[in-house]
Amino acid sequence: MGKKIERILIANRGEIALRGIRSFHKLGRDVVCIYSKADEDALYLEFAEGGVCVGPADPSKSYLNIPAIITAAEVTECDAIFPGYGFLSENRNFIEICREHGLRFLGPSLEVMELMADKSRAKEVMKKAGIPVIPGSEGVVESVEEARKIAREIGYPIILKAVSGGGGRGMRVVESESYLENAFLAAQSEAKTAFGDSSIYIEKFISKPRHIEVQILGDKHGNVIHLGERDCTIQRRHQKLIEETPSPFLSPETRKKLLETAVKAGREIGYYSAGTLEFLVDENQNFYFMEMNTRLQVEHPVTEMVTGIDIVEWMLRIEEGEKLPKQEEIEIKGHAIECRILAEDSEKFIPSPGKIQKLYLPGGKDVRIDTHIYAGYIIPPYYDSLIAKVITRGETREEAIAVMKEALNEFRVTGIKTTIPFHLKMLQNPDFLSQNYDTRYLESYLP
Ligand code: MV4
Repeated sequence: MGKKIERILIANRGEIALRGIRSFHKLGRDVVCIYSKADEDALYLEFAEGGVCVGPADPSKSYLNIPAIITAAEVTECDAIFPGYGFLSENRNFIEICREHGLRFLGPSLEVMELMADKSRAKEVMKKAGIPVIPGSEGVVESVEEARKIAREIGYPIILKAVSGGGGRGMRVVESESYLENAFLAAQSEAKTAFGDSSIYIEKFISKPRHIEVQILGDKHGNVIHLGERDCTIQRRHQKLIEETPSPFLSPETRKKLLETAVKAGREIGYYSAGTLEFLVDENQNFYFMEMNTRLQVEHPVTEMVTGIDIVEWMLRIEEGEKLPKQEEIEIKGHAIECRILAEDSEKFIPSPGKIQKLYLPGGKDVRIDTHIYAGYIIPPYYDSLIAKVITRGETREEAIAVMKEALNEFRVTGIKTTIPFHLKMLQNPDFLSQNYDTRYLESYLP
């Protein structure tokens, strides 16, 4: 099916650029990285076979600069692009242009990405395939009158969501009909401003959900497998802070159903490459498909820790036409947790860019650190504040947490503030230890 890919352009920065290099070098391929003027001292440039500056610090002029990135790939004779997460990873225009230039994209097909980008259409497709979805409008709601009618049918509270939104952007909860008109018109105009598309759909509001997602891999031969789920319920303002697998919340029966459902959904849409289906799970273990992320996710390492599968490696092998292993060959062993270390104040989560003075990174058995920082590195203020991911593994959740506590205690960084103190507090919070939390936990009170 596919010719061998010789050289890959990484269209990203930071830890995920480094992450890509590791897998591609393992497979014996060359890597070229792009960088902005603000990333001239980036660690990943040390390890890549080449680097091309694609513009100034402003991401819209560098990491999102499609003509410059395509040119970088062409002059360095790359044959494929690894997009990582964020930036152009879900940009349909970019994929189309890659195609036109004969550059292979390490990700799913343009068609399936387009389908999943429309959150309302994605829901319709899943519903038709027999996947449980949150009760709500069938497609776009055009007017306040229509919204009122639908909201009465499903019952308050309801949530208004932007068809082109996702990841928590452009949502509004409406408690009762008296707020509906204002909320609907505001949601439409916000969606128009944020996404250039005012389309809104309606769902029943699930009040205390857990956010649980399923990692799938599909190949170009119609095979789809799952690599288990991840519980990403510990979030703040839609920024995930702690992720773990398996979810400590799911019963074995619910887990089995959830994982089978995700595979069925992937097959239904003919998915290939790595993808993630997001579900909300309510207090009674009912789960509902919410949206699908058609890219590699930040939290993928927890899945790698319990399956031994290198997801980035498989993104390349799938693009080259290789067949996936059978589901029975995938063994999920033990428990893994990831703490996202941000260059932010631990109490107020205010960004704290600056120069890393001293740095000591933890290590040892069952500890994985994905990071691009080093002593003397200056964290640029233009990009996201993720500076490291600490991932630990244990036979049980308790063991993974114990290994994490030791790792975070050993993690020494001076010159900037980080979220390490937050994580250390959370890891001994009785609510965290006993599953007494939902997605709003950090919004209501901090540990
Ligand atoms: C919801 C919901 C409750 N009910 N939909 C936030 C992220 C985006 N993918 C969808 N989100 C939500 N959708 C219904 N019908 C609550 C959220 C939500 C949430 C979901 C996952 C993780 C954290 C969250 C924080 C606030 C709201």
